[in-house]
Amino acid sequence: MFITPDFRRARRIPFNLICAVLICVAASQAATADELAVWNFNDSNLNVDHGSGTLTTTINAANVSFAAGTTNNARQGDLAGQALSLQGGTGTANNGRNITFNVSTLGFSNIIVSFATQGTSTGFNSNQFQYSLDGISFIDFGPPYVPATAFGTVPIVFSLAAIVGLNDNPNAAFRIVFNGATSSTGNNRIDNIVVEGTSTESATIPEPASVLLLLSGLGGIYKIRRKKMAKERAATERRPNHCT
Ligand SMILES: [Ca+2]
Ligand SMILES: [Ca+2]
Repeated sequence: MFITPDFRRARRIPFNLICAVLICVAASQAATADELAVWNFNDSNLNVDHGSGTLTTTINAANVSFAAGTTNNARQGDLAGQALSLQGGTGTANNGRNITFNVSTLGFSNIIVSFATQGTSTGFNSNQFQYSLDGISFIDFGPPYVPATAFGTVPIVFSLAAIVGLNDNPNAAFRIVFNGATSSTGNNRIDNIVVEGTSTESATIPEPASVLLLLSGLGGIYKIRRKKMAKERAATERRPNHCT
């Protein structure tokens, strides 16, 4: 007695699997292509929360803490949670100190850095944003910024598209130098630091229309193969069965 394999079932799984993989790949690329690193501080540490990067600070450890955050500039559905809070410190020793975040921009251009911030009246009120092409030497970018007294809804944004040396650079780094604190407890909060860019490989990412075209092509191949298998199966069934 012959055992007849279920060709329809056997062939449907690979085709569906191919479709699912293609759709997932396209969707994941579209969703994550732009954000290289995000710090939301909701876990009350300096470790990056989405993407890749490292954040360090020269502020005295005793003056680095975490306090209520904001959804201003939040990404990927992040809650307000906590924010990084930096104090002036004893003798306002932290004036002139910084936070530095190193983020590789390999494969990306048009780099943009943004974050939400607020400051108390005696906190740092003259903060200089800088960038680095080698992670060692830092260059001022724009004039110092003054934090608002509340996070509000509009982030501070530094568009670095004109700094071509930051494109596709594994040593790219960014820094905020804090100044102007006039008391030990005066502070700034920072939340939702985002480093983002445009993928230089976006031309190779299939557009939705291309994915549909590819899927319809695969569908055509699948139908042709099914017809061929059906003919072969019919021919097999017409042949005399010599088995006993
Ligand atoms: Ca937060
Ligand atoms: Ca974290």
